[in-house]
Amino acid sequence: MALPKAKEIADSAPVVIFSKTYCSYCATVKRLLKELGASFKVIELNVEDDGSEMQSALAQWTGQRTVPNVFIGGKHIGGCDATIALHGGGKLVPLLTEVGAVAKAETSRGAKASI
Ligand SMILES: N[C@@H](CCC(=O)N[C@@H](CS)C(=O)NCC(=O)O)C(=O)O
Repeated sequence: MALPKAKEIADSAPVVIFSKTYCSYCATVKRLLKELGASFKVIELNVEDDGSEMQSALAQWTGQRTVPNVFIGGKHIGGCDATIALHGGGKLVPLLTEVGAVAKAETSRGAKASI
């Protein structure tokens, strides 16, 4: 049950972050996306009743057990390092724009994000 649910959630918004409330890597990704003006959905696995089942399902599906586990446009991106690398390579904002997580007018502001 957890795998179909995780897949459905990953597809339910342009950007989805499977996270834990106390995770500093998760906080970094959330901060970066906020700075870029992007909307995103967060699932805090440590407060969900079936969070550990979903984490195992995500590991089985994506090969990644850690959080943050980031999806953009339903596609698995990776964790904090992968998200920051995408931004460093100039590919994150275009991707966020493409999926409608950030308005085109906001992309120039996003380019100034500190991370
Ligand atoms: N290099 C990883 C680090 C992620 C990481 O270590 N996350 C910790 C939480 S802060 C984790 O998922 N630990 C295992 C767990 O909570 O089950 C990334 O870039 O996302």
